[in-house]
Amino acid sequence: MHLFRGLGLLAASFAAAAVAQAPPTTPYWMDGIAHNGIASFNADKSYVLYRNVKDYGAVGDGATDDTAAINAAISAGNRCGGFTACVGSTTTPAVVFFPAGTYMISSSIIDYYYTQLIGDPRDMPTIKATASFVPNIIGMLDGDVYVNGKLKYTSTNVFFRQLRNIRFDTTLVPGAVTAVHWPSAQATSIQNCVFVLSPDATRQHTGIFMEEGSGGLLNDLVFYGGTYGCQLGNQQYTMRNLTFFNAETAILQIWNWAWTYKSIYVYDCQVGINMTGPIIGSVTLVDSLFDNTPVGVISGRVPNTQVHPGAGSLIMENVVFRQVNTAVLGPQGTVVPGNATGTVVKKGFAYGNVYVPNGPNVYQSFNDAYFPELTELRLGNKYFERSKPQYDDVPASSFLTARQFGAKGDGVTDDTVALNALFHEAANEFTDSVAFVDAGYYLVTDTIHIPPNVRIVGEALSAVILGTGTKFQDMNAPYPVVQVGQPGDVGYIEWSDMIVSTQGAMAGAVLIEYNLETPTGPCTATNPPSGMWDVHVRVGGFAGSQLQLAQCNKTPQLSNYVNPACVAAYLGLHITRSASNLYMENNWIWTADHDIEDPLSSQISVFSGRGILVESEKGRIWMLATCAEHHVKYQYQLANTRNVWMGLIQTETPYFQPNPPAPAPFNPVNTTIHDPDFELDCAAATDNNEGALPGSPPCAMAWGLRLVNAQNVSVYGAGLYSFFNNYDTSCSAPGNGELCQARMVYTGALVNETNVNAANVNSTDVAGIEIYNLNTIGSQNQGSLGINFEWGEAEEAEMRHGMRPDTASTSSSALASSAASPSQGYICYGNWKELCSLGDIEDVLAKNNTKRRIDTNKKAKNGSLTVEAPVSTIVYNGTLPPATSTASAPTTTQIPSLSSSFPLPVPSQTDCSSEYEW
Ligand SMILES: *[C@@H]1O[C@H](CO)[C@@H](O)[C@H](O)[C@H]1NC(C)=O
Ligand SMILES: *[C@@H]1O[C@H](CO)[C@@H](O)[C@H](O)[C@H]1NC(C)=O
Ligand SMILES: *[C@@H]1O[C@H](CO)[C@@H](O)[C@H](O)[C@H]1NC(C)=O
Ligand SMILES: *[C@@H]1O[C@H](CO)[C@@H](O)[C@H](O)[C@H]1NC(C)=O
Ligand SMILES: *[C@@H]1O[C@H](CO)[C@@H](O)[C@H](O)[C@H]1NC(C)=O
Ligand SMILES: *[C@@H]1O[C@H](CO)[C@@H](O)[C@H](O)[C@H]1NC(C)=O
Ligand SMILES: CC(=O)N[C@H]1CO[C@H](CO)[C@@H](O)[C@@H]1O
Repeated sequence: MHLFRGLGLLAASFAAAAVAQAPPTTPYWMDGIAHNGIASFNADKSYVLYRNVKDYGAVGDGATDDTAAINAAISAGNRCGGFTACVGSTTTPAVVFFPAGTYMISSSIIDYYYTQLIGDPRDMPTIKATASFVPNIIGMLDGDVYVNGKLKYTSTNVFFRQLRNIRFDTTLVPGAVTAVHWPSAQATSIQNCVFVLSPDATRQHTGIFMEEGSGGLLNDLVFYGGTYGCQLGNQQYTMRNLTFFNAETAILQIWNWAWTYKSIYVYDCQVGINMTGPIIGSVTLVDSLFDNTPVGVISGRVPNTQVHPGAGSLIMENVVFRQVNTAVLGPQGTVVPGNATGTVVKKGFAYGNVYVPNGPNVYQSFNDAYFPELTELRLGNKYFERSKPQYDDVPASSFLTARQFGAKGDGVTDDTVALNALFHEAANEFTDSVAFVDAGYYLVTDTIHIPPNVRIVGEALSAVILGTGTKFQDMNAPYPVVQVGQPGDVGYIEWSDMIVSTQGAMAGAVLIEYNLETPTGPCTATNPPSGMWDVHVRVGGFAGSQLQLAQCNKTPQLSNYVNPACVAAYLGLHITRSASNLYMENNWIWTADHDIEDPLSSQISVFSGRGILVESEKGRIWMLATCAEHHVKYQYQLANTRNVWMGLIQTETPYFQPNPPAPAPFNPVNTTIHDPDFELDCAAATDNNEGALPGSPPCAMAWGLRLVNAQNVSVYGAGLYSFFNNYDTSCSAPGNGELCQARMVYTGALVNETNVNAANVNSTDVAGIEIYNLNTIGSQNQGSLGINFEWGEAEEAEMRHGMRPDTASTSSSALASSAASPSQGYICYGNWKELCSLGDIEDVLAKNNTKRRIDTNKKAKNGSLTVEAPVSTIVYNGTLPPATSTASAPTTTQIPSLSSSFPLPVPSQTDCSSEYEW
């Protein structure tokens, strides 16, 4: 009963979400709720986690200078941040809340570590710089200050931070100014903010400036005016639903390895995306619109001349250029023309190297076959997307809190029963109630069950479930810490802003087991998928984990040593067979590589078996801005699944490997969950006298991405990295040949792991795999053992698909493609040297041996594979933008009004009946 009543009501509220709200008369729930969140492992028991800026003296009347008050609200309580010595901490989290109002600032606000800056989404507060604003550091809001020319927190360690529901206004500032300085890494986001910048380009106003990091997510942002809406440099990022009006350049891409833009709308700018910089790996642009903008995308790529052949790769799919003179402009002229009536890159366009059948082949064209539509995953003519719910319309009284149910969250008390009771009751009261998990560390000794039909939100990204005890300790008997639905359960959940962890050595812990099937209706808008936003897995490296420097210091000097006290998790996130219809956004499945609390960020060796495993048989899984790092067997494995949208995905191999090699210490191969068998396949690769790859990169290293019997999977941008061997980075150092590991990505049919013949390979099980902008570091092959080839007619066979046999930092294979319905399949389970040798693929394939899963009945032609000279890693050394400008006072102050009926450029999510009218 609950299911149907609940979904109907929920659908109604989902559909209503886009409708403008009346001015609120009651406090936003987050402010109105009792504030019982705690920082469990902070020695100061009086530490205050929740702060309303008005309690610290901010007035918000559009006149009073609130700079000091806001900075006080952020910094109170001996926190980690600003100019203090601290470089990271999980023990001083804070929510800093801004009620409606206009907060004037005369100098910068300094954002601290582990801080959530959140405005009332129903009536968004404005932070406005005064005319005499002095950016003493970078930006109206500085996320990471420079000290002695270096960023205070290492940009790649800026974690667990959010900025939401705030409007930044720079328009009074006559000279150069940046609204937000945001060097950022995993588990960070800026959501639902507005940037009102001067439309006078000579004034050098920028909305967001980011020069480095390893992010992250930006979504639902609107920019008005500006010389630059955004200036963006970072290893990789996912950005979705950004709208730019009237900027000179909407997005200046400073540098990157890989970047995924989805739903970018550019109106009335001079340039949409400027990606001319010399150290740009790739851009993937999906479901976007450029309107009345002379140049859509300006690229610096000159094919065949680059040191890094893939550099500057651009993939576009479903992008509309309307009233655009030149859709894509390169250094040698027009790459894609535009015209007044509109140019539509309906399916796709690739500008880079294509590995179809193999490559690199310089490519610059449209080929619909490379861009199959995953129709199951679309809503209207775009891929489905949905932002984290903020429960604007839910009163504080409708939240059931963990404290009300007796959960202490103090990191000591066993809260298993209390948390289960909370979620159970929230499900009973679906859709009237939302479960609120107050900040705190909830020790649990048995599984926490999230039943179907429940909404859950945590506080401060610091509501942490810590699995501990004997139930989670057996490597041969995996046991879930949090289980979402039982296998076979049908229903719906929304879950956001929480972390699932372990305390101590929990070798059998499956941190999140997701079993829920969410029903789909004829229209995704009214039967939305379930969602997990900012739900993270964090294993080790934080106070209370008992997996810190004291316990798990790295041991590169010892050979194949594993400290049993640091074998901490079996599997991070398991989306099981029965699960389906799940939207994930900004999820980081992390096993710690360093101790966040340590002043030197010292490295630690914590062992977790597997990262993300997707086995959903029905599929419909969206994974936006997800990452998985430092798990010993693989970061991502998709097995027996289909219809999966991924972008951007990011991984890192454990820093200790190959000391010990994968899969140690998780030596048992669990064929039930299709574990890779390193012993078998690495032996096959080396014992046939073919030798190893040049430089002998180790084989027994974690996979970045493993696709086993997966169909209709599109990866829109991937950054899969291997920087270390036994804590030494020389294997990935510039010019050293990408020697950290031999292989990174596997695609193959499901094979019986103990059967080395190809008999049970069924090629129709591997179809429709598209990987756009695959970027790897430190892996000599991007593709690998078990590379999958597809074939046309048997004797006239043409190898249709291959991955790049060599890799290069910051360069990318623009497109790795496979056709949707190959007639025959083929698994080459051969060795690296063959796949990487100069020579005819026919010869390579003829050298089958019984340990390689080679189907000798099929032959390829035209399949020579070449080894490119390895190219060097590019290190970005952080040049700052101009700090000041001599620009004169504004001639134009007209800023488009921000009416309550924001002019959404696309139909709302409720319109699923027809193609969009762009
Ligand atoms: C996109 O962002 C706008 C502005 O923040 C918001 O109103 C809209 O709901 C967002 N759309 C989606 C699909 O997330
Ligand atoms: C693009 O950006 C570069 C800086 O990377 C700049 O030199 C160039 O003028 C820009 N191009 C346009 C058309 O704005
Ligand atoms: C403009 O673009 C449209 C869509 O690609 C195309 O059909 C039309 O021929 C173009 N017109 C001109 C004048 O190039
Ligand atoms: C293998 O995985 C299955 C499915 O998760 C599990 O039930 C079983 O206990 C695992 N076996 C071992 C030995 O880990
Ligand atoms: C795997 O293959 C082996 C050898 O052919 C066979 O004995 C075994 O039954 C197969 N297992 C499965 C699960 O198919
Ligand atoms: C291969 O798999 C397809 C789809 O699962 C199935 O229809 C077909 O019978 C299989 N072929 C073989 C030879 O097993
Ligand atoms: C070169 C080589 O060993 N080729 C063998 C590949 O496998 C087939 C079938 O087992 C043999 O007939 C070939 O001799």
